[in-house]
Amino acid sequence: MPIKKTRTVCTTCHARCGVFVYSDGDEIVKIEGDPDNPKSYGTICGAGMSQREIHNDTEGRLLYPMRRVGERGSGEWERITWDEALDTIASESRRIIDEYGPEAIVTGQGTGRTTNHWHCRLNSTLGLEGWSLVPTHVCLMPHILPNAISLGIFSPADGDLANSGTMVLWGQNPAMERGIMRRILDRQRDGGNLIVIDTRFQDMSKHADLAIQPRPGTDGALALGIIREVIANDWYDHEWIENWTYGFEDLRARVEEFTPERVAEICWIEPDQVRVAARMMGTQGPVGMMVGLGPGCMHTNAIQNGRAIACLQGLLGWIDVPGGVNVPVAFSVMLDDKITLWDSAKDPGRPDLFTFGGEKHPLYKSFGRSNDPNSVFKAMITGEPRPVKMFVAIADDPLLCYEDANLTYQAMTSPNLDLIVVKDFYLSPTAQLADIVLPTADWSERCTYDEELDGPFILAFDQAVPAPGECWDDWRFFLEWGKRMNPEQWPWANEKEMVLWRLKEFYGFDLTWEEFQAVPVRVVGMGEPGAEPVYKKYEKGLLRPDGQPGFPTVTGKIEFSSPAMAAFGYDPVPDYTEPAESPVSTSELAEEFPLIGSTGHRVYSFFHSAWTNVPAQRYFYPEPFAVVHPDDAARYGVTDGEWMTISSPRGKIISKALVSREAKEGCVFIPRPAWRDECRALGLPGYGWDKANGNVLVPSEPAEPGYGATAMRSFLCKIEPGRGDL
Ligand SMILES: Nc1nc2c(c(=O)[nH]1)N[C@H]1C(S)=C(S)[C@@H](COP(=O)(O)OP(=O)(O)OC[C@H]3O[C@@H](n4cnc5c(=O)[nH]c(N)nc54)[C@H](O)[C@@H]3O)O[C@H]1N2
Ligand SMILES: Nc1nc2c(c(=O)[nH]1)N[C@H]1C(S)=C(S)[C@@H](COP(=O)(O)OP(=O)(O)OC[C@H]3O[C@@H](n4cnc5c(=O)[nH]c(N)nc54)[C@H](O)[C@@H]3O)O[C@H]1N2
Ligand code: SF4
Ligand SMILES: [Mo]
Repeated sequence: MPIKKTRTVCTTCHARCGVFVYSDGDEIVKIEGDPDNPKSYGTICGAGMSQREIHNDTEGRLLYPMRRVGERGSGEWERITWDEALDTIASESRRIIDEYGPEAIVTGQGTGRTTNHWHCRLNSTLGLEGWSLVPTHVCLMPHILPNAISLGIFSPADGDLANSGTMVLWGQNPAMERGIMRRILDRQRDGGNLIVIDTRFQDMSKHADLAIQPRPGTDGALALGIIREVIANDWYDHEWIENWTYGFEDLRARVEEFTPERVAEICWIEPDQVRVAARMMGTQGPVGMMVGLGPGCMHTNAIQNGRAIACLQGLLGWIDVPGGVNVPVAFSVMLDDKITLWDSAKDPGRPDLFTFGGEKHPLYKSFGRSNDPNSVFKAMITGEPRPVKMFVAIADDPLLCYEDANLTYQAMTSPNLDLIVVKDFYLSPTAQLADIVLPTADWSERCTYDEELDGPFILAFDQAVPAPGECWDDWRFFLEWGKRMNPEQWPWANEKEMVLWRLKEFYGFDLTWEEFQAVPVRVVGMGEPGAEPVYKKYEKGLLRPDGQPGFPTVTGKIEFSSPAMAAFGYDPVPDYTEPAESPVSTSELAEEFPLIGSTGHRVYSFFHSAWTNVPAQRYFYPEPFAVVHPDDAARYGVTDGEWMTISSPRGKIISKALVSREAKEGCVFIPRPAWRDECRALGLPGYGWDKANGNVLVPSEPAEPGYGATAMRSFLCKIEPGRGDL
């Protein structure tokens, strides 16, 4: 049979590189980068190439829908048809909605794969508003929120680093996304400064002109200290402050106490590091930043830390200029009401809309548009404040995703749940507890992709190989479940029709599938060839709904003092508060648990807890490891390469010690994967949800007050040699 070559997109991680898949019949024989892809220019990585193993070697993969026959978790299943599975899911949904209301159904997804919009539409079909259950309390949104509130920018506010005088990577590691990394290193070679602020000495730190390793969760203090230096040295534009910002005097008063010495004491760094950072940012602009999960997402002070960094960006003033903060004009179509069936004019924070934990974390209800995860799990266990009867997880393994995994386990095994459905590639730990499991097609096996994420480009993508067994794409699952609930809202015959509908509805392309495939890259919108980017849109009235100059904030200016923050009970001016659990705030607890635990930094293989069973990925990181500083290792009797037990007041896990100065002294870094699954090809065991999963150690409470972010990267723990009884 001739070798078939299919152009498509790898969605194993968010970089989403363009690829060619070469196949011989049902088998993938080769995968290579697509040099014409305007974002990845032909680069791909080993995780993407391991798709060949994932597709060709289906051992352990879920291939058919299955129903539990024994006790929950007993591992006894019978094969059923998709129709049986979908009919059960639909009839149970109807029964539960009638008896308890739609809120008794919780649908969960993890990070964005390619179905955010259809997932939200399905929720609307069920009568739910918003996302239902997602980890946005700790992922990206706690970082976007301060930008939205302070700068009026509803995005991560990534800098235009390719043109910056000073590039700042603040708790983000773009070494995982090759295209961006190349631009950063090119810019540095052309004279740009690179500042890396990361508790761990990470992949990009070694390239940095200035690397700062603050104590976890103290980035807010560092930002306030830099602000103080910038103001004290008059490294800011007075006219900018006068014309476009609000609350400058309050900010000036607030930062007065954050001297380099005080900041150094809080952050466990050197005073001069604050001074040098401020000088670079204040005098060698434009300043472009990329802020990641490090500073402002996984701490109980996340929102105020993010506010301090956003205000620093506002003070420096490089907003919507080349080399500064990018200001996108429009949201992507991903969550357009036409797809989600939301009414965006309605405030999700309104009192008559019930969400779990909405009163506890009102900012999350308003901005996160979903239930507070911990309140959902507690409701599953207790039935309070109202019952949860059905849980459907699509591309989410809650036991590996959420803080306090023991609490999640109690929820997933609660007898109050009448039906648990999990759609995954493998029998994940959560799937093992389900009543129905549904098999899933991966990217080479499906013809769908959320193309707008690549705006201004629409890329051709197609199914390369047939999905094994009865693996279905998630789009098809949403379509078929939706059709059974409300066919008018799901009028398409199949996924291809859904793709073509979106191309027509949002971009005006009325195409057949073949016509769509014929053009590899279509450029749309602002990216029109030759179109100049529009800068300083705030001067031109292009940012506010009323068409007036300014920013889309309450005051129309960049807000150092924020009325919106005040309305949610916060100090309107950014302030630094200690992480809820730390050697400073809980010094008694620190006597028993002296180290700061930080979970989840990304490594080159794996995506969250997936793929530890895939030899081409597991090969690089065969065993669970955590990084500790040599002095801590010596202090607590831990040896490089040997097992250690890490415990916190919540529980304990095991890891091999990686003794390295990469770790800041006093901190333990437990990477994300958790080594969940066995890798038979390499003869390596799996560690399930409870043996090497950092989330066993993370507290669910106290959380960030308004938003509910939890302390995944700042909690107390201790290390001891050996595996103990694990
Ligand atoms: N302690 C700690 N916890 C964290 C983090 C951390 O840094 N530290 N990071 C957090 C962040 S930022 C996020 S976004 C979440 C992510 O959390 P999740 O996205 O829930 O990730 P996983 O826990 O790996 O569960 C995802 C499951 O979906 C399956 N899967 C993958 N792709 C698909 C697909 O296309 N379709 C279907 N049906 N299944 C698929 C995988 O096999 C896996 O079992 O984790 C959060 N949890
Ligand atoms: N390979 C791979 N890539 C992924 C993912 C994956 O699971 N695997 N997940 C994807 C997802 S959903 C997300 S949200 C992104 C996240 O993307 P990033 O935010 O870039 O990734 P992380 O490695 O989680 O965190 C960034 C850095 O924060 C540092 N850090 C931890 N605590 C602190 C702190 O208190 N202050 C500071 N300044 N730094 C700190 C860590 O050492 C780490 O190097 O990655 C995406 N890309
Ligand atoms: S897994 Fe690798 S090839 Fe795939 S999108 Fe991510 S970086 Fe690109
Ligand atoms: Mo994430």
